[in-house]
Amino acid sequence: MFQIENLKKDVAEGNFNSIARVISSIENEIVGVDDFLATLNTNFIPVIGITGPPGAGKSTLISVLIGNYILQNKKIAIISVDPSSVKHKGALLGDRIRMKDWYLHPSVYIRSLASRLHLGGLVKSIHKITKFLKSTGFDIVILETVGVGQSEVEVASVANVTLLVLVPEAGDDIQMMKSGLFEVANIFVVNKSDRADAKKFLSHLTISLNDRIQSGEKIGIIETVANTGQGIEALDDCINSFLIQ
Ligand SMILES: Nc1nc2c(ncn2[C@@H]2O[C@H](COP(=O)(O)OP(=O)(O)O)[C@@H](O)[C@H]2O)c(=O)[nH]1
Ligand SMILES: [Mg+2]
Repeated sequence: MFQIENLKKDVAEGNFNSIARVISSIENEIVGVDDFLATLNTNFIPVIGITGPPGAGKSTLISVLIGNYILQNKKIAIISVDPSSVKHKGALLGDRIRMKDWYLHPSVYIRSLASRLHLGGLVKSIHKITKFLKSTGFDIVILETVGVGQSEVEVASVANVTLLVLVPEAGDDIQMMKSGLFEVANIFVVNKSDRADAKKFLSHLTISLNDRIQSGEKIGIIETVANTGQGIEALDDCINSFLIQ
């Protein structure tokens, strides 16, 4: 049961253990959690959605972005929903290694959501968790999801800015994605642009986005090499330009 007053104080002070307890309660739909959430004051803080196929470099990019935010004295929460991490243990281990630097940092809270939740439940949880995190003193929330389907489009609706991370070898996938994320993402990140076919992919991507660009919509297209940090400054500026407007 919730000892609401104690928990409320701990959460407002940004106590990670208490925050973790509330998130687990949301995931597990514990009785009383919704009433508890209703008592909290939420602030506006930016939510950055980062999505894209497995292996595109989302976690690596996030690690670098975290480094930037730390330099700006910001407190960051990262919620990661990556079913592939559960299926392929290697991917999870990989994430741990790259994000490792941040796991013990007092300004960084990283949480993986159980993907055992059915889709509807997951989307509902993410809405609630994101809203909850806005009452806990973080400056930024990052949501990492694997961009393969409709669920990510729904998750994108929680974010103030949505990044779709693609890699040059994704050429043929562009067509496939056109109906979903492709229509809602604000910033297209061409990661692994150290690859030989990066320029070709970039022009292919720009052509695919022509309708949106022609209609006057603001769209970011940024080339990065996440594992060296190349392009991160441009990405950071681009993210900010969407958050400020
Ligand atoms: N060559 C190259 N490899 C990268 C780049 N970004 C990430 N990687 C590698 O790609 C793999 C998958 O990265 P990860 O961040 O786990 O991808 P995620 O599944 O999208 O989170 C890792 O081995 C990274 O080191 C890049 O820009 N260039
Ligand atoms: Mg990842």
